[in-house]
Amino acid sequence: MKTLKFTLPVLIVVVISHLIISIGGLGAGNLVTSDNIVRLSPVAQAETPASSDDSLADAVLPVQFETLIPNDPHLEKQWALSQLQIPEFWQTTSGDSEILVAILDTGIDQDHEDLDGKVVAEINFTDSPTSGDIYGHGTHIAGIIAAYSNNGVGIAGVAPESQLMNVKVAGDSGGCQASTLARGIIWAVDNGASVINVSIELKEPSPELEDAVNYVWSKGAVIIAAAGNEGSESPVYPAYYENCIAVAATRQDDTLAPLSNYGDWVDVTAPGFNIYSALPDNGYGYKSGTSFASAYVSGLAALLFNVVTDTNGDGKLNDEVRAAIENRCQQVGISGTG
Ligand SMILES: [Ca+2]
Ligand SMILES: [Ca+2]
Ligand SMILES: [Ca+2]
Repeated sequence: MKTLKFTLPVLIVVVISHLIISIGGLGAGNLVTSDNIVRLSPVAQAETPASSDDSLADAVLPVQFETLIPNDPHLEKQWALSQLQIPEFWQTTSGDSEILVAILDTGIDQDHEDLDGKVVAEINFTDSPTSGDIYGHGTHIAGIIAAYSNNGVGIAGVAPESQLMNVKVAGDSGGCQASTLARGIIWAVDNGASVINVSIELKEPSPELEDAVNYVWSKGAVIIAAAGNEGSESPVYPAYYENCIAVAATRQDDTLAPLSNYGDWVDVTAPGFNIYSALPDNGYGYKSGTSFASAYVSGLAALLFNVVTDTNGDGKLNDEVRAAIENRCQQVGISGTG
């Protein structure tokens, strides 16, 4: 399997020099001063991939950037941000309000202090009386992806300038049906989502769900899903489907989290163990699972939509976004699993 590491793809390096730097969640008119800039330790060279794909070595950017450290008080608990070297990315883009990220989940606490105003569209496909997050899962996902950055409150999202769609497809006990999820996915892409995060695993395949995944791809959006938390090779859906990016979970030492599923059908790994993010009622806390690894990749995808160009001229960016995600991966050894 491959794990996400921040080794800027060459295509991004080229783009950087043409972009105006936009940093953090600051409002218009804020300038980055030297007081805000902290120099991080040098970007580590990625190890030689275990695979024979030497082209990955070309993607390594051994250049040290000056990096803004946001003032969010819980930032130091967000080890995954530095693991993925997202702060370096923020020098290029911190997202864009035009990029909508749909969160297909248990709802979102839209009034949370670090998310208030983030959700620009919502729909409730469940029998719950609220699109809020009673179960306490979707809010955590929302925080990882898009919590306000550098606002002196809470945490920093991966793509703090992006905006969210709250697509509640899982009920207040966390359950979700394939047909409901499929309807939610189609609604999200029809209403402008560029990135669709599905931190939901279904054990049985569903043609309706696969059709929805293929529809997302045909419309130029990306769909990213959790690889599941059984610690096995058994596929889960929609992650297993070809047009869905399946994400397994790693720990801070880059090893696979014991709970994470794995296997050839998994596309990438990302941090998903002891992940600190928002919880309902202005709360914060740690959670572990491939759900949260998926959220990190979705945040990264939201950033990448602002960076990539339509190099193959098909009028869509999702193929370039997916390639950028997968090309910045390196092989990771999974001890005990081959
Ligand atoms: Ca914040
Ligand atoms: Ca897949
Ligand atoms: Ca394209």
